Amino acid sequence: MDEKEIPKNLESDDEEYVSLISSLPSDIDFVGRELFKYQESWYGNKMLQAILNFQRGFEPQDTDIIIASFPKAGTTWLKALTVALLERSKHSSDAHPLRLDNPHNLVPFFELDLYLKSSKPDMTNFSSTPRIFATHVPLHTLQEALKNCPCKIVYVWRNLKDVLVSYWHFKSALMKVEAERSLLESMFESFCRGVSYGGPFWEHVLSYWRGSLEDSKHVLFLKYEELKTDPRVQLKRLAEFLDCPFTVEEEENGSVEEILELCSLRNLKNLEINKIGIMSRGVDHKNFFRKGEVGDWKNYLTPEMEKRIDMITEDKFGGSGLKF
Ligand code: PAP
Repeated sequence: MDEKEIPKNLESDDEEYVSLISSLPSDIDFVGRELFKYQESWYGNKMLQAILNFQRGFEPQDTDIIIASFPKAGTTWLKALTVALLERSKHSSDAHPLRLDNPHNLVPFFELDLYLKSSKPDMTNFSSTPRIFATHVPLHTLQEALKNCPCKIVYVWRNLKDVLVSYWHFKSALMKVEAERSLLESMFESFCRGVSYGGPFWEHVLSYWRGSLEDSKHVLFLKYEELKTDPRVQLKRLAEFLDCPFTVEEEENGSVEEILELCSLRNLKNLEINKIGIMSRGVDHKNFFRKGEVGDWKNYLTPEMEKRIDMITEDKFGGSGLKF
């Protein structure tokens, strides 16, 4: 297929899309795929159409919750924690949605799931409120779809070096090959140039960081590493932000610990549904659960790679107060 040809699942008479895509800067990512720069971030052809569908067709509700992240920054965990928080006390432990399905099926992505084929997807699965959605697009692109609706946005970010290593293993698993250094090296180059899905990473993080400073009632900014070191405190922050704080009684009954245990990597990874399940877009559930360690990058990145990422980070995050 010609790289600029519109995929079959799209409306072929969508002139807006045809003219837009031909006007956008394009580049090649680490697997040689053409990406297009839209609103300062990079996307493949199909995903770009989905983002336009989303921006055009989404009808937000004030009670909506949106989980946002750069890929591999802790999305699955945050989805699980959010579902567990909102569903607490509704289910017996065996019938809990997280025991029956993968967090990604419970909380779909706008641009990867819901809006891939249409700007008016079937929303009948979202009959109860609050609705929970997810996205990997930066805040300014998301906000265009929210049309000033005061939804709650929860963002999680993570050290780019661990994001990179996690992404490398994930990509290799998707391609059903061993994680080879040549792929890591080309991913590293793409990441440093900012040319990857939703990238550049730094601008992505900064968009939500600034959003959380401007409107802390509607944008919560979480860090994967802090969730690891201080999960109790971070979970309670999340609960308060979502207007469902733990009561004294719940705290005394161990509700916080119960949710953390249910959503722990060890527990989710060992559930049957996450060992053998496959998503409708063909990804094995098990690929979302690996080590979940802070600093795993030290096992894979060379000192030169480390130095280059640190230099770019210092340059981009300088003055923001953010650091890994
Ligand atoms: P996504 O953006 O494709 O949804 P995402 O969930 O953000 O992926 O990232 C996957 C990482 O989160 C994996 O990290 P690793 O490769 O360094 O191990 C995965 O192991 C980790 N992860 C998944 N679930 C959990 C969890 N419940 N607790 C902690 N880390 C988790």
